[in-house]
Amino acid sequence: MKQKMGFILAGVFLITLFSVALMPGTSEAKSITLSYANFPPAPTFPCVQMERWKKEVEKRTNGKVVINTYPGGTLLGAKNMMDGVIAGQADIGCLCMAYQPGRFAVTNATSLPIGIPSSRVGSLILLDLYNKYNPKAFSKVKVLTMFTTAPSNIMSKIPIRNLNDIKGVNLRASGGAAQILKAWGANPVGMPMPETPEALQKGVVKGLFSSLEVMQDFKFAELCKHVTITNTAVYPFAVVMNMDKWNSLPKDIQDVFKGLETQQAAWTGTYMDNHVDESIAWSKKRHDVKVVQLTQEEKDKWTDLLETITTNWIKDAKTKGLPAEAIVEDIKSFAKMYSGQ
Ligand code: DTR
Repeated sequence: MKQKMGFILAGVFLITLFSVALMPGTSEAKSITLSYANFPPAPTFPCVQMERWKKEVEKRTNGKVVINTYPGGTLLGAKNMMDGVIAGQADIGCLCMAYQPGRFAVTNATSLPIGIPSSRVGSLILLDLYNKYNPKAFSKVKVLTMFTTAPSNIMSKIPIRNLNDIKGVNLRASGGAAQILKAWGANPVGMPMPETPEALQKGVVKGLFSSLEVMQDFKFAELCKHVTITNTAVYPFAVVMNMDKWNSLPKDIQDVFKGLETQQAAWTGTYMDNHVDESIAWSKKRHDVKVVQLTQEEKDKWTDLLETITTNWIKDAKTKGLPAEAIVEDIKSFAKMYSGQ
């Protein structure tokens, strides 16, 4: 009799436990799942920062938010990222603004050749610039963070030591960086980064102009045995969220995301700067890549050719009604501040 009573009580206990677990309002039922789309392959820096953000969000929300990541363009690609997030095809997306130069005029000003020294400094400048000017281009999304690459350098199959060597050479670049290549006499070929390995293999381009971590992450060092150091043009990125999804989040979750805005930018910048150094060392050691430092005389010539790019940008941006001079001045003064000058 006693034993029978025990079974009944245990049964009642278990039934109660199951129904509580299935009840709406319990922590299980309340967890929020968000999709996060990214365009390049998983080992590259935009995806490394995505995984770090996911981990941090899941930790800071005690698992209340679960992020499903989609690297490699599996959910949205390089050029439909912004519109895909606006339409809700992904809740969150990471985009390279240089792939749509006209669309992101204010934030793309960080690609001008005005001496941003590193990814960390570039990332903090970009975020400040965005927050100060609140560009219309982002009015339909919630910006979660922004960051830039490290400065761009030339990776090529042939050595490029002077302006003669670069003349007419097909090199891949996008946005502001493409204008810089043009000023040096190269023939810039625009395409998003994930299309570059094939273009290099097929010989459509003889090299590219980007931050150097790609020598390792895309194994470009196998094909491009030469690097010319120019340290110009960073590429700006944004991580954006569908506005309705953002508005549907509870305040405590929104606060976690907001708390990560600047921290994520700084983390990504530091990661990228360190990874560029690793990539150069790896490329030299594993693939015998040769690094060309321009002579001072040569470098001065290259710098002179870039002078009109910023003044032309100012003229053009003014016609679009942008406070162009102020934007350029801000980038310069934020750069000084974040470089500790
Ligand atoms: N430099 C830009 C952006 C970029 C730099 N590294 C990566 C890696 C994966 C995707 C994009 C980028 C570019 O050349 O596209």
